[in-house]
Amino acid sequence: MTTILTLAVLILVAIAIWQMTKIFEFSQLSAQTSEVANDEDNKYNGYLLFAFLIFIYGITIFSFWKYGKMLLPEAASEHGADYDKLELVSYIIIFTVQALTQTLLHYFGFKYRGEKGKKALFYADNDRLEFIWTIIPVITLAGLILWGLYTWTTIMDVNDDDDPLIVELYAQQFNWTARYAGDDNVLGMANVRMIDIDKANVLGLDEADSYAADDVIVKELHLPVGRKVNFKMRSQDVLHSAFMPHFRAQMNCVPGMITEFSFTPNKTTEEMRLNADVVDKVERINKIRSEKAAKGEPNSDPWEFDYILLCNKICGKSHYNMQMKIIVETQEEYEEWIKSQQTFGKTMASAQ
Ligand SMILES: [Cu+2]
Repeated sequence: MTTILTLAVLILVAIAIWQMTKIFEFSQLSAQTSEVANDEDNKYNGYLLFAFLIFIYGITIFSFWKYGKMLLPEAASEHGADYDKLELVSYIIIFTVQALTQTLLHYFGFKYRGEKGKKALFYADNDRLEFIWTIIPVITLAGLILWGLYTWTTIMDVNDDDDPLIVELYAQQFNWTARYAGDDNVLGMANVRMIDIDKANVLGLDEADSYAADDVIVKELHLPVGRKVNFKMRSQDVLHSAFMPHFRAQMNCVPGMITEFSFTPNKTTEEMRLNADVVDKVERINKIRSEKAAKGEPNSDPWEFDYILLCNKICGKSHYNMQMKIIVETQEEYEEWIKSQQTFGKTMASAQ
């Protein structure tokens, strides 16, 4: 690696020296004009413009074709479809306008290339043209912004309507902990100053708060399908971000404050595993893994799809591995699971 870097630096220095010499030559007033672009040079530069245009769009189309399958499968939350639609429409508009303007830019660059005897036309302004190219972007952007704001306020409307499940997501370098509010569905008071590792009070819950006794602290997030979940995020140390890509959800976790996000999962893990894109992805990954297994390499056991909570703020050296499994299941399966978990009150009693 160091050799490659050294070579790259040497090559760049050589190019810099070569360019400096050229600039120096140009700055010398002399009769020789061989370095001044002639019609032939301008024509080639014009063709190069087209070559560049084909290159950028070629590479874009190639990337869509080759890497399009890396995109997320369909959303697994109720608001996700609206979010995806907004994103898709924005991309379609951006790509269309970009392709059109870039083509025009490169075409005019070619058409009006320098030619001997050709003089540029002095064209001061055209009110109608300026009006058209101002008003169209204004209307389009205003539409997109208004639609975006509407989608944003709908998604970010965190309230207690429809009896949501209350769950705390607690971030720390470099793991996640979840806390369910228990039978009363109210989270007990907590503060980092009350953390007591000896008693396994890892989230700093207030033992004197009656709401805390039935809270359930876990390392795997289970959510019942079709029920709204209100997440309350906390961070112990630095900025983290709770990112649940399959649900199109993300919220920063900020030390010293509680942030919120709410969504309703609408596909169980089992249902998502049957999704065609997910089946394809699992097949692709397991093919790579079986090749690795044949060579006896690590991380080669077969992989199964699961929803995931990731950290999406670079929070330290193990940030990349800060994740927690999410399982969306039926109401019955969820109830059975939550009943099998120990409450905070019981954990504290056993620690006495
Ligand atoms: Cu983090």
